[in-house]
Amino acid sequence: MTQIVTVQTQPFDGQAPGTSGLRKKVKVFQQANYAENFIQSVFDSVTRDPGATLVIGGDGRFHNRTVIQQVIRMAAANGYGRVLVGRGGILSTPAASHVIRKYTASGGLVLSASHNPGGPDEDFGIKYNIANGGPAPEGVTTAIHARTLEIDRWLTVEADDIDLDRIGDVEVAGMTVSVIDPVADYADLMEELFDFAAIRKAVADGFTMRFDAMSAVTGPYAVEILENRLGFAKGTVVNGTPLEDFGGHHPDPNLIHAKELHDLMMGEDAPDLGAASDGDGDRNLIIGRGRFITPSDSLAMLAANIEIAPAYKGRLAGIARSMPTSAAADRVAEALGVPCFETPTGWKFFGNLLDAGKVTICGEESAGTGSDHVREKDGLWAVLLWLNILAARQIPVDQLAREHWARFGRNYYARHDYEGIAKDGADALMAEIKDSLGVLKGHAFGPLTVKLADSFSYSDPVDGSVSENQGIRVLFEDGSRIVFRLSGTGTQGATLRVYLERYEPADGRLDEETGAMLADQIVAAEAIAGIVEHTGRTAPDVIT
Ligand code: G16
Repeated sequence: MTQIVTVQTQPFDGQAPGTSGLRKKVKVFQQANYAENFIQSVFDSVTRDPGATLVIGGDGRFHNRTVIQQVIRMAAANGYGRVLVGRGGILSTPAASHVIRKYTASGGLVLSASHNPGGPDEDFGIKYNIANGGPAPEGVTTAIHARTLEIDRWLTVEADDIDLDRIGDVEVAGMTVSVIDPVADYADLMEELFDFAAIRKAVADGFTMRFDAMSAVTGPYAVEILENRLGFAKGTVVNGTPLEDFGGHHPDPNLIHAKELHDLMMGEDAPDLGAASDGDGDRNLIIGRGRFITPSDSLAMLAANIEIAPAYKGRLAGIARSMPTSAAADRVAEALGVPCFETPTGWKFFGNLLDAGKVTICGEESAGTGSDHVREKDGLWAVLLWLNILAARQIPVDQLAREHWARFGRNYYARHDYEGIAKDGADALMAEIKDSLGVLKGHAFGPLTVKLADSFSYSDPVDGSVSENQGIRVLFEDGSRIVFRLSGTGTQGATLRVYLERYEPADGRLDEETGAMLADQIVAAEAIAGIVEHTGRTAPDVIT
């Protein structure tokens, strides 16, 4: 029988209008009614037919199983006909996207705080994805947020927890819950997209790799695809068992948190390819022997070569990148004669472009790359596309990068993060740059003269919706650029991101050290924003 729990209205500051999910400390989610209020606000806001299917995915972090059981009971009370959930409560974010699409579900709840750490004192998150498999667009998240401001009850049924570890169907108050193999559908999709035979042959001929699953969700996927289906040696996947606290590490595949992999790849015993993915499996890190590939370059290099993969032959329609991502992909689009779209940060902005067939591949500087095969970024997909390209071209990553730059030029790029700073200082910094935008044009900072400075605004070419204030861009006459933006994914204080970029043409200086190449941009960023004064920091916490 349906139970109605009456609650106090509880606005969710983490689910501001427009943000795609709620990310908070586990302790916050453990408060009475907290998760339930948010889930009910989702169920009250999203459109679906009676008896609709809901997918529940999770990255296996602490508190995952608890919330999954809550969601199952609430879905039954809210009229869903079927719930699909991965065994053990596991579904990577891209796998959840695929399952939503494959089984024509009305949507899904993805339980993850992505690359943020997990455990009783760490982070948890809930995000709603719509029927196309992608993160809810702003219209939906705004409606969910509005509902959180007035919610006064949530619905549940009286039912025991289900056994999440046994594949098969069970009934919960008249609703079917199907516990599915979290890996099989996704692995099959990858096999349809890529030339597994070519990769298998390269492996048989001696191609080696290491994949660091960071004790997060991609372990079982990587073992099945890389070791079982592609024939890489056992042990190629390291940290392959998903742990509730990710072994105490940040499951963030960057040069700081995947340092061990980086060190291996720069050493004598490096395999041909090093790769890693994050907490929920949507981000990726690519390192060749002796060569780190920035996410922005990875997007450009994958786009330039994507038609090598069978499922993409002859159908590169366009490329999209988020605004802070470097313009390396733009050069590829221009050379190949396809359009390039610049969207705000956030994967949801790619959804309409992918649905409309305007773009085939998209990516972000924050280590996300993906295509029209699902509606999320996809860490293992990116690794497999790299493998397919390397197997076909039979050259090392470093040579591929050099040949790419020699054709398209090189966008030197770095991101400086100031983490956990006071929100007031961060807001003041952004407000002050915004106030000075009018006078920046024509101003010289050392050798750099400002060509254009604006607060980025995006008008969606498909539905015409406008998203304003998506970060500040300062473009210089020489093609270099500085972007200032506040992170939308932190759970403590504010994080300022400063994105620095400099373009060198194909006949320019292609083999220099990134930090040195960006020295003028770093000085200009301080002069424009007064970072030291506003953040109290004399250096960034993280440089990627
Ligand atoms: C999320 C979004 C990404 C976006 C990133 C930005 O990533 O899904 O599309 O690029 O946030 O993060 P920030 O606002 O901190 O710069 P994820 O992997 O955390 O879901």
